[in-house]
Amino acid sequence: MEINKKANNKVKKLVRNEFNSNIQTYIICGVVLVVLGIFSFLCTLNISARNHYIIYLVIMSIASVVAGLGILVGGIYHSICKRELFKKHIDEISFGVEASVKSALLGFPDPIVIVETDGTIQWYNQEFTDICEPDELHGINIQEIFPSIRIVDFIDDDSVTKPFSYNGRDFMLMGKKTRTEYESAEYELISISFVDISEVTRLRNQLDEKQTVVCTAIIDNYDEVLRETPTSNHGVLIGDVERCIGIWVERGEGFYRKYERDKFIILFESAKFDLLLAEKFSVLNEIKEIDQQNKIPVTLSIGVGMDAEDIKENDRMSLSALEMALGRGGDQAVVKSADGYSFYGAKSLGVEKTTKVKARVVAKNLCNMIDKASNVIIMGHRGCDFDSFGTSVGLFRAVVNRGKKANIALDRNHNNVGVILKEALIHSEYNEGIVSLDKAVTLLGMNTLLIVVDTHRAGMVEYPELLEKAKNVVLIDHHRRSEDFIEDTALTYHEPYASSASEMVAEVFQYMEDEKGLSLLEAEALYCGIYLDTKGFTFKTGARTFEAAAYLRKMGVDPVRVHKLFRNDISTYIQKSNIISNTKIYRGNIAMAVCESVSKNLQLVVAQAADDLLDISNVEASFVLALVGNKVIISGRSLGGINVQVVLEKLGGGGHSTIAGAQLENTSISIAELKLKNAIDEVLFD
Ligand SMILES: [Mn+2]
Repeated sequence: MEINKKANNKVKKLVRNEFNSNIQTYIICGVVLVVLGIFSFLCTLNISARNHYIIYLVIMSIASVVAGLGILVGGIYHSICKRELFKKHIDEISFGVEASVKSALLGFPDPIVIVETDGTIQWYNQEFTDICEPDELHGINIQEIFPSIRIVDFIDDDSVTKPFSYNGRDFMLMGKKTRTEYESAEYELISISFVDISEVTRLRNQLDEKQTVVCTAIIDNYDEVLRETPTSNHGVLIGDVERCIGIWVERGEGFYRKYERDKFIILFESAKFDLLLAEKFSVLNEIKEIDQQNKIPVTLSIGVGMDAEDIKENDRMSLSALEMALGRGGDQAVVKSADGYSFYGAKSLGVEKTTKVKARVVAKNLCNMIDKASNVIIMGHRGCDFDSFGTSVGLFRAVVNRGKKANIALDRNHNNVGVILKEALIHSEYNEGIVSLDKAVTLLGMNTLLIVVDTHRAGMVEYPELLEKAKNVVLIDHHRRSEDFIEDTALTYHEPYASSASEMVAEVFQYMEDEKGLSLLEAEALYCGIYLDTKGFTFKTGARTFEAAAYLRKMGVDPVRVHKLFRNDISTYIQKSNIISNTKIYRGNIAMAVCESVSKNLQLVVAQAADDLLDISNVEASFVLALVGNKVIISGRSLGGINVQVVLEKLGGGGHSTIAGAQLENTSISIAELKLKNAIDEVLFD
C-alpha cells in the first residue's frame, strides 16, 4: 500500500508542475497584451495630428486590454479546473489499484506474513493462520512459532527462497524485503509467502522410490568350488546358490536373470532396496553356509549402481562397483552412488585363483609394449621395500633382455632395502640404471613406458610428478583395491589374490620367453619380496606362491642367505622387544601395543612388532601404535579371522585383510588408541 501511495504522490507532483507552467504562459501572454493596449492608448493621447484613423487605434488598444484580461482570468480559471479534474481522476485510479491489491493480498491462496526485521509479525492473511494455531499473532515473533525459520536469511538478500517443512507439509518460502517511510523515518519490512510444494515433494519422492537399482553379482570362485565338490553334488550346489540369491532378491521385491554360468543381473526399486542395504547384504553370509560337501565355501561379489541420472549410468556404476569388489578380494558388496563407494562384508580371506591364463596374457602384452617403447622406466612405491625392489629389478632384467634401455626411479637415500641395494649398486648397470627424479624426468619421452609396481595409488608412488607426466603407464600390483586407483593405464595387472608383486613378476617373467633369464641378485631380490610380504611363506601364501619360489630357487637363490637379510641388528631387536613388553589384550583376542620412543627406523620396528604379536597364542589380530612427530602411525596384522583392512579403513588407512596400516595426523597416542578401539568395535561387534 505504501509503495502505491508513494507512486501516486509522484504522479500528482508531475501533473502539478505541468499545470503550473501552463498558468505561467497564460499570465505572461495576458500581461503582455494588457501592457501593449495601455501603452498604445497613451500614445494616441499625445498624437497631435488628429484624424479619423485615431479612433481605430483607440478601439484596438481597448480590445488588446480586454483580450489580455480575458486570457489572464479565463486561462487561469480553465487550468485550475482541468487540474482538479485530473487530480480527481488519478485519485480514482489509485484508489482502484489500492483496493484491488488489498483484495488480492487478502484473497491470496498461499499464506503470507509481513514481519519486521527482528521477526515481529505486522500483518498476515487468513491462510497463514491455517498453518499455525489461529491465535492473535500480531506482535509475536515468527521465530517463536517456527523455530526453523531464520529471519537473518531474509535480511541479507532482497529476494530469497528457502525450503521449509512444518506439520508434514513442505513449503517454499519466498521472502521479499522492502523499505518504507513513515513519519520521515525509514523502516524495513519483509513479506514472506509460503508456497505449498507438498504435492511436488510427494511426487518427487515417489519418483525416487521407483528409481531402478542395478546390481551385478558374480560367484567369485565357481571353478574352485566345483573342483572341491563331489561331481554328483554339482547340480544341487548350483541350485542352492541360485535359491539363496532368489530368496534375497525376493526380500527386496526385485527380480534377477542369470547370464553366463556364474553371473547375475538383479534389478530393484530404490525404496525396497533400502531394506536390503539396512540388513547389509546378508546374502553374502547365507551363500557361504551352503554345504553340499564342498570343501571351500562359495563366495559372492556384488556391485551396485544407484542414484544416477538413468538406468544406463546405474548399470555402468554397478560394473565399476563390482570391479572394485573383486579388486578388494571378493566376498563383498560394493555400492556406488552419488556419495561415492561404500563397502559391505569382506570378513573372510580372498581365495587364490589357480588359473595362470591372465599371467600369460599379461606377459604377451607387456612384451609387445616394451618392444614398441623407446625406453622403460620402472617405479615402485615410496619407502621402497623388498617387494617393490624385487619387482623393479625383475622387470629391469626383462626389459634389458629384450634389448631396450631400462631405468628404475628410486630414492637411494630413503628406502628400506639398504643391504640388497648396496649390492646392486656395485654393478655398473644398476649404478647407472637406478635414477632419482631429476634424471628420470629427462629420460621420460613421448614413447617411454612407465611401469608402476607394488602400489596402485597415485599418491603412493616414489615420484608422483613422474606418473603425472607419463603417457604410457603399466600397473602391476597385488594390494586390495582402494579408491584412488591409477586410471587410464595402457595395461593393468592387478591381482589381489597374489601374495606379492614379486610373485606376480616371477610368474610373468616365466611367460616372457626369455632365454637369458634372471641374474642371482634379481632372483634373490624377487624371493626377498615374496618372503617379506608372506612373512616367510606363512600369510597369503598360495600354491602359486610356492611355484614362483621354486622357480627362483632353481635360479640359485639360497634361502638361508635370504633369511639372514631379514635379521635385525641388536638395537632394533631391543626396541622391538620394548614395544612388545607394553602389549595389552583387547576384547580377548586382539593384541595392542603402544610405542612412544622415536628412532630412525621406527616404521620397520613397529611393523615387525605387530608381526611378532601374532605369535602369542589366542591372538587373532594385532595393532601397534607409534607417535612420529605429531602423527600416530598404526600397523595392523591379522591371522585372517579379523579383517584389519576394514578396521583401519575407518581411520583413513588401507592395505590387506591381514596386513594394513593407517596414519592419524595431529593427534595424540591416547586419542588414536581410543579411535582404534571404536573402529574395532564398530567393525567386529555391530
Ligand atoms: Mn608388496
